Amino acid sequence: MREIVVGGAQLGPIQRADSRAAVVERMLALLERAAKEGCGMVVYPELALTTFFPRHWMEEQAEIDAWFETEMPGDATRPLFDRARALGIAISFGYAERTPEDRHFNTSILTDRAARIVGTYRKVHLPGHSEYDADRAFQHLEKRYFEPGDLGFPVWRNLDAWMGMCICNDRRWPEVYREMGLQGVELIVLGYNTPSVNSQNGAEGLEQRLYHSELSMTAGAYQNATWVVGVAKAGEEDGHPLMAGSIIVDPNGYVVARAEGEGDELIVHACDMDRCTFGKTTIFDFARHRRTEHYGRITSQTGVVHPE
Ligand code: ING
Repeated sequence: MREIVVGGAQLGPIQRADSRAAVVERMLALLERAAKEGCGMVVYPELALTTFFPRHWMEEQAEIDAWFETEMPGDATRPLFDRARALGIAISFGYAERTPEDRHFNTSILTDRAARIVGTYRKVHLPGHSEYDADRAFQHLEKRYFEPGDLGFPVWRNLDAWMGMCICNDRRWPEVYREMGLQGVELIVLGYNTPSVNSQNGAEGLEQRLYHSELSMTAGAYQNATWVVGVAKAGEEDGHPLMAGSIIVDPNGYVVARAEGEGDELIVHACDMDRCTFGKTTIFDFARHRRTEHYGRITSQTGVVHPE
């Protein structure tokens, strides 16, 4: 049995004024709790080191770049890598990446148990807008501050399992799960920062947002016979509420662990990777059942084209 005890390390709010060092202290506390619970791997949220800065309008590139990491691990995150290595726990977390070529991505990394980075993913689906929108109660400027990811949806062998990553809005797009499903993925880890309310009309309440987040992840898990771990940054950041709802989903699409609150919280589940096999060899045996000759629109078309 290839079992990985996975910890979902939900983070509560990070205020604009909070330092990376203070956040890493919180991440370390969750790592210690995970070690006590026998975790082999810990998953943190999207943009785990800072507040969700895309909600703020910024024009000076220096002010924008201050939110980005130019090396990983860096001074602020090295204590996390060092402790994870000492504990023999693999970690995954999201951060804003600024490359040596001065490109900007919403990125997440995956390490092995020796804190070596075995995988990097750059968020492909960037929601929101790129120019200031006065009609919004708050901005959502990921299209302004990040480029779409350029690495696709890779899958890596780690901890004797096939693992992949995605980030936040990616979890709403079935193509994301299928791209990894077609590589045999058994565990998809993702983080998210999802506002509790709609920035435009305040409607579409929290209950529906939690439902859509869970629906997206449970469907992706079931339809690709994979575990999915979705971890929130939650709570009120400078007056802006982010929803929680961190969950661990099994390869049949059942939620097997769920966060209770909106603060720093660890959810844990012993994930048997061999539980992916049944789905991958019956209903979702892709080689036996898929008919790609009929799927052309999915990659040839971006938007809707009505029949003549
Ligand atoms: N946030 C949100 C997400 O996809 C969003 C944006 C919120 C889209 C609610 C649709 C509905 O969860 C990020 N950061 O992608």
